[in-house]
Amino acid sequence: MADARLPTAPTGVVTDRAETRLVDDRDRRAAAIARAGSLEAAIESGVLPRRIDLSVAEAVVLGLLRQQVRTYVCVLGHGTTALGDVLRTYEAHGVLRTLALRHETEAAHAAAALRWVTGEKAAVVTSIGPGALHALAGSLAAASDGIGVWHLYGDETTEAEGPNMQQIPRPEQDLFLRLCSTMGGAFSLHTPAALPTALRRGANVVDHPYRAGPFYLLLPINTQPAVIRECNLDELPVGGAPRLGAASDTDGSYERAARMLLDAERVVVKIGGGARPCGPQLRALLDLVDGVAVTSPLVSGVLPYDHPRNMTVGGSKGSISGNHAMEAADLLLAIGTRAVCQSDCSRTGYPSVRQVININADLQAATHYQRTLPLVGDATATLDRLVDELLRITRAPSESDPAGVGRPTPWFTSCQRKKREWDSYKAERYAHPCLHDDVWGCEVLTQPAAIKIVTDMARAHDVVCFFDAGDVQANGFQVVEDDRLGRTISETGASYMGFATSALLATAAVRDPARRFRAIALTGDGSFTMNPQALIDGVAHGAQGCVVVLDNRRMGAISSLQVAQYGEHCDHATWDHVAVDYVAWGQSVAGVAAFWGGTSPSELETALERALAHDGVSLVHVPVYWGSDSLGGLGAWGRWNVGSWVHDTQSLRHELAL
Ligand SMILES: Cc1ncc(C[n+]2csc(CCOP(=O)(O)OP(=O)(O)O)c2C)c(N)n1
Ligand SMILES: [Mg+2]
Repeated sequence: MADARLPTAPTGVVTDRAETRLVDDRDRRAAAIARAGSLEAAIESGVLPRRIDLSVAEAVVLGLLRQQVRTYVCVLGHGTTALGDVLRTYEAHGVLRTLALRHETEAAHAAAALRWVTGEKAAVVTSIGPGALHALAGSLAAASDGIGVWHLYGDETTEAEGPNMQQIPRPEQDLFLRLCSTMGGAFSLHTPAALPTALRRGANVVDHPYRAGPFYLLLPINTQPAVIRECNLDELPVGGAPRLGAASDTDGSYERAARMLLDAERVVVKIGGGARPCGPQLRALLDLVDGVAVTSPLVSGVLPYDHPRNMTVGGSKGSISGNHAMEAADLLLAIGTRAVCQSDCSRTGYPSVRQVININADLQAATHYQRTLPLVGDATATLDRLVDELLRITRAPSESDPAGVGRPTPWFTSCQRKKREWDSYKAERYAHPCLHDDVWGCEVLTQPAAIKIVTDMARAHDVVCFFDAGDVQANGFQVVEDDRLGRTISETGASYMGFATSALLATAAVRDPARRFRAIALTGDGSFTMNPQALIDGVAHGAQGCVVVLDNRRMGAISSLQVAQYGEHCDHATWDHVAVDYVAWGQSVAGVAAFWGGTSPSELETALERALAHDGVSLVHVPVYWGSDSLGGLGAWGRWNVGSWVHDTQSLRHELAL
């Protein structure tokens, strides 16, 4: 059959007849699946035989289809042409969608953002070598934030006939497998028949109910087109990993935990990403134990900002209220949190805590601190049981007056006072939105003021905010006052510069019309220039959103650290003299609407209104202040084990022994 869909054989290469038949069959299969509505339906109705001959690359795509992966975010290369051709066929029938991007790190971020915001899964596809390394680097964000993403990389041939171009240039086996395995789960599809096992392992990582992450399926260049004869499609795994139950109560843990919480005078509850679904349980528990919450930026909105017991963020980029609660608490209840250095001040964040109760599905995280009662299990189910136990105890006639119920305690009152202090501290900065900046040579907006304006407008337009790294990120989670989850996506796990701009692509990738969303990427000048190609890709694929470049003409977060640690004028190698016209840059991409954000609140508001009115990708360039005026930022709190602070922080940590 002279089929236009068949690959054209380069001169001297004969496309053999068996391969031609497979490609024809593949086209028919794709059509059958499209007509049936799903792979399952196609198998059940008999339009797709259970046992078929197909290439490894096609089997991978069908296996992922069975796991609801219908979005492929790629930069193809000679390492993935076979897989690319399968994607071409299935996309032609509308079974899946391929988004061709211009940078693999951007692809990794876009796929992670899609899963984070919508729950939809995607696979990142790269060639062998540099592309795979770019994607692997980008996957640090998904690994750190617990987001499940498939990564499919071309890999060196299994016959080892000689060095493959772009493989790691050493005469050893499985070097990429070793690299990827260090980051997360990985499998090299050396043997085609191992595919079902590879896909099961991947599903258990990508759909892990508590600590999902990237899974790397390495596809040797020569096994991708290899044919699996009589492949049984029913071997392709379905269904994700099951959830755990509540933590066990083998030695009266719940009663002990409840009594500790009731006996403590100053309970702080640290809420991490693992407590995302626990809003209702947290409210009940906080009242029962007279506790206050400190939230991770990952779960901004898990309790509304205005909730009286929400002390908001804590840590070395925390807040007056969050850090007060951490400094003064005598008991820490940690829930679904991995205590990264910035959030727990490098293990010095709770200097007065005598006792920890740690709820986590992961044993290592649950036993992170000393003096801990670990409750290893599902956070929601465990909290339900703990709340029941607290109710049982507090309602018993002998326990006449449970702490804090119905009346403000000194702990609650002091925390509320600190929250008011934090609110006025922020209000003072919003009341002084502009400062003179030496580099810009005029008054420009401060980052807190600009971020406040942008995030307020985002909320009014029901637009999701993605935050990039640096001061933009820290000021961002200090500013936002979310009333619910999902408004703010702050990639604080890896703090990967370029994440936010790349994440805009998720607005184009989402399949389910009910999950469509618009986004604003708040990014610094440093971060934007790491992945500016997202503008082009955003236009190409129909992204809906705005990139707000907060331009302080430097990598401000690091300049500030240098000055704080080593003194005035010690900001070294974190800035240059080159002015960039981001509006012109934006306008250079056909389809991008780019606006100057101006130097006052009203100018920024007008620019944002115009940008958000644009149907597609827009950009707003906002000059912002960097300098030593305290009104220019939202402050650093607590301690951190970096630079010149290392000695003191470590000494305190060993003294505390928590
Ligand atoms: C890919 C990557 N490289 C380096 C860093 C270290 N780093 C963190 S913030 C930052 C500067 C960010 O500058 P910019 O995006 O302009 O934001 P600003 O702090 O100026 O607001 C750097 C270099 C990082 N987080 N990610
Ligand atoms: Mg900057």
